[in-house]
Amino acid sequence: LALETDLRRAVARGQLMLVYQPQVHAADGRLAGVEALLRWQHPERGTVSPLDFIPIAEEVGIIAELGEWALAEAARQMVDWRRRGIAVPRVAVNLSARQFHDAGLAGRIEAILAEAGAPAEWIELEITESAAMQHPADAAEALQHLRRQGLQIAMDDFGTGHSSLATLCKLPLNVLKLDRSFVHRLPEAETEAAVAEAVVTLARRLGLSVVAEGVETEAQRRFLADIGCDVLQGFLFARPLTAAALEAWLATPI
Ligand code: G
Ligand code: G
Ligand code: MN
Ligand code: NA
Repeated sequence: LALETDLRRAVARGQLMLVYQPQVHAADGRLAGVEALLRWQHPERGTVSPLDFIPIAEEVGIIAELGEWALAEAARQMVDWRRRGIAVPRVAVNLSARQFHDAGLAGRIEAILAEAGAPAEWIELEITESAAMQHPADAAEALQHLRRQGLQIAMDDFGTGHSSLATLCKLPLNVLKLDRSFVHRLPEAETEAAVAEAVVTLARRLGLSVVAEGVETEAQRRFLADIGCDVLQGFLFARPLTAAALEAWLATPI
């Protein structure tokens, strides 16, 4: 496959980039952090979505390389922002299920952050329910190591996977990310409203914070703030932005 061959060369050719989507505190709109999202600038196809190339990277065994590039780039960007006095409290980086197959994951993440000069406290790792559930014991052990280093751990797309609550409770999480499928029809849809409220209640009881994804309307923002979501992310605030566009967004008074 041509795309597969191209993807193998994409890192070396500098075709990968990160965009950053703001996450804001529900209470006052202050910046809580950003989520880093991979983009591939293909010379002929234009921008390729991670939905199209992450599965290929997993299949052909180069997801670790891509994932580690993304983490290193996010860490370098944070160091650059701090040097320039740009206050981005934290960056969330997505981890693929396959990255957990590797017993050396926690050690390599530590090395990547040390190399970039980024404290672990600046970094949140997003794992999906399915990633954690494929190998719950391995995932729990890797996440324990990462937590001890000082990284934050978020469960992405929460509510869409197949995690039992028993397994969920064994993972050392800091954050639940309420999947945007539960946000989309708020505030009118009673089922989604019930799920959103239940997730917030569960998170509270477990001592976790809640990030709601896919917030697109003012009515959704108000509903999610009212039920006690801590942090909101979505097109209402901003789309994923290049680093330069994020800096401009931060500099624009609300
Ligand atoms: O940014 P966008 O909505 O196109 O992202 C689509 C999907 O790709 C999301 O599920 C997102 O989590 C995933 N994704 C984006 N960046 C990365 C990354 O660096 N690593 C992994 N594993 N997934 C990513
Ligand atoms: O699976 P994950 O949560 O990592 O996916 C992040 C993706 O969600 C990004 O590709 C981003 O483009 C997309 N996204 C972010 N905000 C919104 C939103 O408000 N509405 C929709 N439909 N998608 C969003
Ligand atoms: Mn994510
Ligand atoms: Na998500």
